[in-house]
Amino acid sequence: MAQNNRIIKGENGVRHPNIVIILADDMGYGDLQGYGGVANTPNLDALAAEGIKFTNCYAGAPNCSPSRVGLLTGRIPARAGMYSYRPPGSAMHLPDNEVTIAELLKPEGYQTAHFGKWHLSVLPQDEQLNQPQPHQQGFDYSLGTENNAEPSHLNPVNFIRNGVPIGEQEGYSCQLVANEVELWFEQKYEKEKPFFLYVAFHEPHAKVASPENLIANYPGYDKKTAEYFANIENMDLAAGRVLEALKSRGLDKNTMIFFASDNGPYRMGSQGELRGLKGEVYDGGIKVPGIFSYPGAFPGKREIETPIWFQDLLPTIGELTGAAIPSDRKYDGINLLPLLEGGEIERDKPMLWYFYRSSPELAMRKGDYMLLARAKDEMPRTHGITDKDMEFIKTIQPEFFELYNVVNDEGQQKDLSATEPEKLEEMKSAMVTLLEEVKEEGPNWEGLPKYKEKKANHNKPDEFKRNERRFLMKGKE
Ligand SMILES: [Ca+2]
Repeated sequence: MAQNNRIIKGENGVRHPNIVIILADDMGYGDLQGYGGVANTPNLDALAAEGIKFTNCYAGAPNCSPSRVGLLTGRIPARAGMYSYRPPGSAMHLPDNEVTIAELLKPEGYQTAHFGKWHLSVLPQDEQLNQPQPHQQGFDYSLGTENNAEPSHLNPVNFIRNGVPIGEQEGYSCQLVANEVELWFEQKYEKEKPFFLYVAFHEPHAKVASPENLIANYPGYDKKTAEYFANIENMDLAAGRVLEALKSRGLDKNTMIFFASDNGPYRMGSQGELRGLKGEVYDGGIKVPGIFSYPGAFPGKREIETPIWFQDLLPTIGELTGAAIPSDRKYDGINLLPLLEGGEIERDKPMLWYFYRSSPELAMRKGDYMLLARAKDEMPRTHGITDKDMEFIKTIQPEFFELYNVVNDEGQQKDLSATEPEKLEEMKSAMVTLLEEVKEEGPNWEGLPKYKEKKANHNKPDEFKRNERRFLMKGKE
């Protein structure tokens, strides 16, 4: 439908809208005011109100690195070997043979740039590790960090511009990132070319630092909470500056924007009514705010309940721009254009999250249902990925299941695995088939640190311990 008002076409009939992806880090489903949050977020709320607000947008994973792999490659991150967040110095990274959205768009003549958190390989390059850098993954320009802004969001010392450390910067991370987007437009932008900007803010991931004048907007809250709200407000202001950089150049109509958070909240944030936090495959860890805007082509002022996930971005952008999607690999996302243009989509493959560090380790959404699965495994998980984790990743067998109808039971409280046995079998069978395919494809990393049980115990996060207790009890039933 709506074929004739579809997309502004170039002279040769090829559609080349600009693409901007803006990502928050660790912001919960319920943290934006437009999603029920407390912090002042007028810019992102207006984007959602004028554009398309998704109420069932899922991230690629419950933590940073794999979620970004899902976003940029259109594939379940374990297929590409990103099994968890990438610890500093790890052999695990986004392999060169993966095709990112930036690499997809470059042959179409796009200018490409990355701003903010990277977290897909060592940054800057380390000769010993020799891992693909942003420019080798399709980004012409890059300003950001390997992982988080250090020592905090204030005056970060670890920003790298195009492979070169630039020393201590004065200001807050999100505003520095917005400065760089403006700088890019002033110095690098070539008007005749379309562009793809990937703007990955470090906020509100720890360690949080926020301007005093914004903290003052939240009297009546304790200092830490006020600082967290102010952090989200600061990020919203920075997102507003990125949006203004487009508007002031008259580019907003012909730009497709996608905004989301890379995973659920940790400690401070709000996941709304959802169960679980960052690092878990319950919806609180993976369901995030999701906003699309493309005034020139997508009818706005809509709220959509249809489930989507990060892996849909690459196939959608491929279809939108006419860029050729590689045919030599499996994709897990689908083209969302019919939905974004006002129609419907039919999802022909389930969405699968495989995250060995959590318990349950697996979640799969198909239709209205979410299946969760645990392996019978009592090995304490390490914080970073080790050789023993790698063995587990390649041999995991789901044994205990929970089934939820997440349309009727958004908070995942009523396990239907005993009362809907046919649905359970159907979902289990689909999960096992897809999991085996993913396990087979995922690379086996060499050179990971040796597993140390003591260290592993020490580093277990609280939410993991809670899940583990539940798991161990279930194992004894
Ligand atoms: Ca994150």
